[in-house]
Amino acid sequence: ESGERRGKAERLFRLMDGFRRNDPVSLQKDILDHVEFTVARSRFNFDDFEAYQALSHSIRDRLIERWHDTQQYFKRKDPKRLYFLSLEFLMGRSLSNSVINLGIRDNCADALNQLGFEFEVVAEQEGDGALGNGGLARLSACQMDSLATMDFPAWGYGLRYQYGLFRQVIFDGFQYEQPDYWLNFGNPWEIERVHVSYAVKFYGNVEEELLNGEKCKVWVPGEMVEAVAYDNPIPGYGTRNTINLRLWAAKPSDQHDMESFNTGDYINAVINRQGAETISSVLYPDDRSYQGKELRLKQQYFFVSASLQDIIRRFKDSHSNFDEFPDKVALQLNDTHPSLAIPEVMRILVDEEHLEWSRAWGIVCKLFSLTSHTVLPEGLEKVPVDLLGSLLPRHLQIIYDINFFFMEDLKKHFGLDYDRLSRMSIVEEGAVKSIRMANLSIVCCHTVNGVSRVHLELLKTRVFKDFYELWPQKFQFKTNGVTQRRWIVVSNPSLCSLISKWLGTEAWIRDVDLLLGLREHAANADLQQEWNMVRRVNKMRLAEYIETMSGIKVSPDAMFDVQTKRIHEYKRQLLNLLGIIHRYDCIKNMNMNERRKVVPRVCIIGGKAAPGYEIAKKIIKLCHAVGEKINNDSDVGDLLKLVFIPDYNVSVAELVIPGSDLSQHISTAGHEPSGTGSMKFLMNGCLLLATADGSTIEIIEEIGEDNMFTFGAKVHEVPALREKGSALTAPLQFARVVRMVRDGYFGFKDYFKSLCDALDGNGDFYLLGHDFGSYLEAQAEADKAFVDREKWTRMSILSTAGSGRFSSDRTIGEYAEKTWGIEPCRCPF
Ligand code: OAK
Repeated sequence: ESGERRGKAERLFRLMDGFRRNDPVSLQKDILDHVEFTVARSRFNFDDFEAYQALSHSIRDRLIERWHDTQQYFKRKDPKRLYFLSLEFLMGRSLSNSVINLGIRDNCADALNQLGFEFEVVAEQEGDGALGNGGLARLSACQMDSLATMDFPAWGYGLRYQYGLFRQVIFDGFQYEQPDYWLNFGNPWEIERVHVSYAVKFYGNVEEELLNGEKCKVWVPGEMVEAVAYDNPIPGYGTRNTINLRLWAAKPSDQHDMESFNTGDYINAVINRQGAETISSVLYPDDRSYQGKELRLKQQYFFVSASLQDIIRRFKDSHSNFDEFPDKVALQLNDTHPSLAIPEVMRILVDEEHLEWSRAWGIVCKLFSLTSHTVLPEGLEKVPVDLLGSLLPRHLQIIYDINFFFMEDLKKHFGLDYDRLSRMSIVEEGAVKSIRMANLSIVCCHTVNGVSRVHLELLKTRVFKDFYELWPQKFQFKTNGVTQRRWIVVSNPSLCSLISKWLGTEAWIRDVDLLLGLREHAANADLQQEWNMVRRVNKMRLAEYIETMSGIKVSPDAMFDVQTKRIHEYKRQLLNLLGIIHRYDCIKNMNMNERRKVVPRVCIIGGKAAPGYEIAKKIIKLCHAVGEKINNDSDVGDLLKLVFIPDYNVSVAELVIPGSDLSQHISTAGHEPSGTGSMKFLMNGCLLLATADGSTIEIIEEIGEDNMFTFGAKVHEVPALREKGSALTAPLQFARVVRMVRDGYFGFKDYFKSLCDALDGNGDFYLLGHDFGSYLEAQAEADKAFVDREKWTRMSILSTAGSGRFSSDRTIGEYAEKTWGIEPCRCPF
């Protein structure tokens, strides 16, 4: 009862709190106010986009109030804070998410309605915030939502790129990249903090100075750039807490280059100065391999340096002893991209705060934790020593010193095992002498996290084996999760209402384990009927989108079979395509009677290829070539369609995922560290067809093998299969479909040759041939299940019911307790 009273009080308060009231009339007044004075359009004449701008500014006002209250409260309570450092955040759109988390969506819809606008249409006006590539970046966004909702005193830090991830345009079946100059139309969600700015230094050299009779190092920089803060408030759901994502933009510094202004060449001096802005201009679009580019290294240091200056300033506001730093601050490295933070903190403590090396090192070792998001050796960052030494001369010295002490320790531990020493060294000797950022991170972090149980196993036994032997206690895993606020409440409102109706509560939106309560209703005919109705409407919406994008008409009666994610060889979109070709080939060879038994399918593929990743680009072209053939074949009709959805991003995902029946997560076992797409599909009642890889292994355990379709080699079988050469075990159908591509059945014979060559003989590294037979069997199982409507719907409900474990709320709870040592700090209403 007291909970209910509190709920009522909170609702009442929400209507009255602070300067801004949330009833429809007040909202409406604010919207018109912003139309007139912020957007500068007449309140009697504005369009959907202007309505979006005005509404967003009205919401932003409310976010700012809560943000202030939260930050004031944190300041007063002074809890240990988490700083989440990530070079990428894939936030998507903010409007719907914000109004839902603030609990004012319906009031906003009413307010707009009375002005003659529709909320959905207005929300569609927003572009995606795409400051990231794929999994790692979207995970950061989900985790920010959970941190805010669970009242953790946390901040995110990142870079405010002017160009987000490129837009993918398809022309004649080929991918072209277009710049995403996303700030073109303004960004109502950010707050520019002109007064929060820090100088970031680059280049130059290191000198020695005497300070109180002691020698100390001084870095004399050759270039300075100013970092200016842009704050993006992140509201929690069902709480007043609103945390901050602070993104840095590079601006020329007044101290940049006084010299050239004195030489009389004023115009060129200005142009040079302006070059500073390039640091935060563009996101690197490659999530596959590390390139060793200077600009990328500059971006990394720029964001790390500004963030640490900010963090230390905040700490110093109320503390003077750095020994307390780890009691007040936890620093999370999202992969090794921000790992220059390690030598940077050492530099600040030793060179600027004049702490002794060993005391500084003791502090640094308690601060950092790392999460790894890769298993591929080419994904591990190695910075050439020459590059690092020229850009950050003092940091290179510090890294050498860290390595020296580490090597001494190792010798004590393992004796003079030089092979081991050279494998574990932070410095890699060789043609290009480099710094191994992963080794640096592991040496210094108190915890190294994997993103699923099997990922940790691979880190322990392969990627970081030597380190695991030395420090087993450092290695942990926290299985990834995604936020049900975005992936059910925002993207699938009708499913959200249906779930709440059957659970008799909305509490699952904060307490996602409650979803398990759906299990007992899974076979209920009424729920099943309502469930299918909701899913059908979502499919129709997706079908409409497909028709607008590609001109291809698809029937919502067919099974919507979806694979959307970045294009990688290891994710095996090619296996999917070969399976589709096989299906097509079978249909072609059937008589009329047999064709009547075929379960109609719409195969949907979407995803971007890194601009320099040739094979991935060929896979996209193959998809279009195969689609062209199938979709125009009158023998096939509605039995099979293949569509490619261009420019897959967060907002497209919000449309595609709720409308999918089956989704494919078919990476070669041992290659996908976790995978988070699968979790979003699962939440939306989409069945999975998957290999036992990454988090899927845990999904299988949670919802049961009977409720999904699994196939393929297991993680531990893969090395031996590779030795053997997988072509030996490939079924005949595999050779047949590869031959169709090779012989030019879909055109572009020469262009596809290298794709086919990679599948031949011992070259089939990703084991497509080996897994093909069991893949087709799993697909046949899916067909069989789909025609049994009762069974399929039950499996679908059980998928959603079992998805609670894969909420980022659970992940963040584990990090908070086991890695960061932080506690909730809830701002009172
Ligand atoms: C991106 C750049 C460098 C290294 C890794 C990535 C990345 O996106 N990795 C992905 O991270 C996701 C979140 O942990 C995982 O779910 C994916 O399996 C992983 O590939």
